[in-house]
Amino acid sequence: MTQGLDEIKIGGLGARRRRVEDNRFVRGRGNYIDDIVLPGMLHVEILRSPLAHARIRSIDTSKAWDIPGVRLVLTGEMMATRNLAWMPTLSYDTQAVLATDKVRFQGQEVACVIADDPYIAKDACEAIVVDYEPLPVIVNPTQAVVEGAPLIRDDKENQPDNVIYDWEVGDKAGTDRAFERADVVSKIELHYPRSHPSPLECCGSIADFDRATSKLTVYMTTQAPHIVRAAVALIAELPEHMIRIISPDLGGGFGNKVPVYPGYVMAILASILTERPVKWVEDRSGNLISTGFGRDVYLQGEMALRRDGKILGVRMHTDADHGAFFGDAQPSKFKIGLMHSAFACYDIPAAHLTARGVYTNKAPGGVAYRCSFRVTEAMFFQERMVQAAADDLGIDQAEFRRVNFVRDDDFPHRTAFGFLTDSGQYGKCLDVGLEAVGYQEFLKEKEEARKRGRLLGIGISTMTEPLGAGNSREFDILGIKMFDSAELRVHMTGKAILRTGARTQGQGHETTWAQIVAHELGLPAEDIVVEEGDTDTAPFGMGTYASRSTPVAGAAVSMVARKIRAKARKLAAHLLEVSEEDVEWELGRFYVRSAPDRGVTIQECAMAAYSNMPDGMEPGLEGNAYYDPPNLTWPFACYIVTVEVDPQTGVWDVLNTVAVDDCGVRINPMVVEGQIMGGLTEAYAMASMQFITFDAEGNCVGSNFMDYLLPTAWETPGYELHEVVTPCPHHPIGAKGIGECATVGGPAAFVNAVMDAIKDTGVRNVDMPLLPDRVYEAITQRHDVSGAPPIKVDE
Ligand code: MCN
Ligand code: CUM
Repeated sequence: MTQGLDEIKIGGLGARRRRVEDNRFVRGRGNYIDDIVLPGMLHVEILRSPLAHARIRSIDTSKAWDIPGVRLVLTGEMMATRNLAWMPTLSYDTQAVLATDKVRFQGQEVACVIADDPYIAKDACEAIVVDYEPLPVIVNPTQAVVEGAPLIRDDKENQPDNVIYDWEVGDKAGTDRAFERADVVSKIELHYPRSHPSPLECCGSIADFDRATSKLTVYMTTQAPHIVRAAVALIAELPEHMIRIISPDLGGGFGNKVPVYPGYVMAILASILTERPVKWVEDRSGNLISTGFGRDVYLQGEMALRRDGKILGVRMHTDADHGAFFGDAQPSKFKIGLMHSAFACYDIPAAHLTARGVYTNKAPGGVAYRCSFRVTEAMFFQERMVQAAADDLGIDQAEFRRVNFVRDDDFPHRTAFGFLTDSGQYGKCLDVGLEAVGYQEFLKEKEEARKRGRLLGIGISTMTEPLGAGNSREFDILGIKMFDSAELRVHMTGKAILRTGARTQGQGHETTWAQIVAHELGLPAEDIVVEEGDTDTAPFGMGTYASRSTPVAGAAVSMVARKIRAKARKLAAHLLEVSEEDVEWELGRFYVRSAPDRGVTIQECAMAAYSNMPDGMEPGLEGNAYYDPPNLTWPFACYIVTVEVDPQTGVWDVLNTVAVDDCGVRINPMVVEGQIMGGLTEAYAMASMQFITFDAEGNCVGSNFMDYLLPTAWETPGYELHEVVTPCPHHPIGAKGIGECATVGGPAAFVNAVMDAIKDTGVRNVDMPLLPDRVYEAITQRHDVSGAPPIKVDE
């Protein structure tokens, strides 16, 4: 007879446990960067360039110095004396901290003022006089590569043009042969526009250099505190043990808090120079205009098809607009990130991708925003290409996907671009989705509606995406390998503290990691406190992005708990006076195999570790684990959206959204559902309303929440969620990542639905955001509508 605990009751794997962090968040008791006030703290404000491309003739800061309360004014020239005018980026380029020679995008940091309060600092910024000589501006890749285009990076040696890289992957010859054999070739050109993570909390930091101890403490909105410490140690050559990075509660990250921004560097230098704590908190326009954006990639896609629907080959060419500095925060050796994860869920004999990256006069960035390193673009392009191909063949779009899916018995599967996928039930997910949306009935309804002049449409997006960087063989940042870690300390009363190298930004790690420990050790989840984000206390880890926390740090949590269980087993044997081999485990309890009633709880073992350990055993019950995943995890998703488009106005309404996600074993289904709903909302926002672009002068249009709209509960459609569970074969508890799936796969479902509704016009593409005027133009003018900058501005 078992006496083990009920796992759901103790908040273990699968429990819909309420998020413990919300106890403080919903009460306004979070501790965000701007809540932190240190004695004697000064404030930084940044002066940003109004021009997108201009030579700096001179900067006069004298009036700013004269304003009472101003402590320090920094320019690029002064940073240069400390060798800090430029900093390295994670993509082996350099980025200006404060401009010295030229400004290269609107909003670039030109000078900063450190003062007693932020208002004085802001006023003083306005007193700085900069003499600019305007230069011609580039806002898209076509302009960047024209003959005679102005050279943006004239600061670099061996950079004769604006091309950052030309890169390719796949089998060119095999793909060419596939196109020769094709019955039909389907082509489409797309632009995935610039989009912005816009977490509710902008970026900020407080640098606190203590001259007496030589210790530098930096509170900072970062998703990866240990990487920042490593970067400061390796690049600024400060001793690593004298640097402490603390990432306090984060008001969302969404990738925006991965890069290192000039403001952080300025605050650090200012604190060293003034010997006072120095705070920098970015404003909303500063965030939207200058920090890590997502996408801005163009695609020319081609598919070689057999008449019966089989895909024979895929060709993709992408042009990526990286802005003025190549600052992609991505850890792979692939120049265009994981773009070639495209088509991983389809069984395709040959594929070839070429990618070009260029400099333009726009803010740097390029990867960040719920993307797993350009997987967002990859899946959007893939699913738009798939729909266009199905239409070109005249085959039902669901059937076309089914014919080409990798089959359940075909794993592990090597994709045409070389990734190894390991598990999934793609057909089943599609079936669940079609059933839920009432596919056949909707098609009939759509036909009926069409006869009466109403435009209904249905869009499908199916994809498997690689989540969870590393493994360490293929992924590193500045040479540091992509593993992660967990440290678990069980106190004598059976309560515990768990720390990991990840950094939650709202994903719920404080709740879900405790559930993994509960699953492994039978300690109630509420007895485990989870702490992340302080490099002085947390074990070394690479942080949270690419939905890597569950695949990597989460796995480390399992592994460390198993180590603790192994030691507890020895303690149990000692307490039960039997040999270790005679001890069995059930959740929360060891017992004697031949006498199951004789047992000890995990809590009794914990007490024994401090009060009654066997001779020769090291006291205490704690440990750590570093986990290097054998592979990425490959969750699968099927998103289906139905819409109605108003032909009179181009306005479209979502009728129904169905999501079927397979992220393997779910630690906390409620948290997973929250991730999916949030992700779908971001997908809907990008597809429908989020507009940030540039005019011909390089003015950023939309760097405010009047243009760049965040959907509220009022505009957000409802979602119907379903699940399929295919455990990950190499993860200790079978989990796959989920944090980005819906943002990655969602946009194509919304766009495909609108394009399906207006298919009769012959239009193949309208670029996101599908603003009503764009849709209206497509319907009435019967042509594709591009969203590529520059936009025309009214005279
Ligand atoms: N989870 C689970 N079962 C699974 C997989 C995940 O219960 N099989 C839970 C995890 O325990 C975790 C959450 O779901 O609490 C997300 O897990 P995971 O997929 O591992 O993603 P990360 O924790 O690494 O989060 C990163 C991911 C990224 S890269 C972006 S960008 C993004 C996202 O998470 N930013 C977010 N979701 C966000 N959600 C919020 N609220 N705020 C952000 O800034
Ligand atoms: Cu690419 S955004 Mo998330 O990986 O932090």
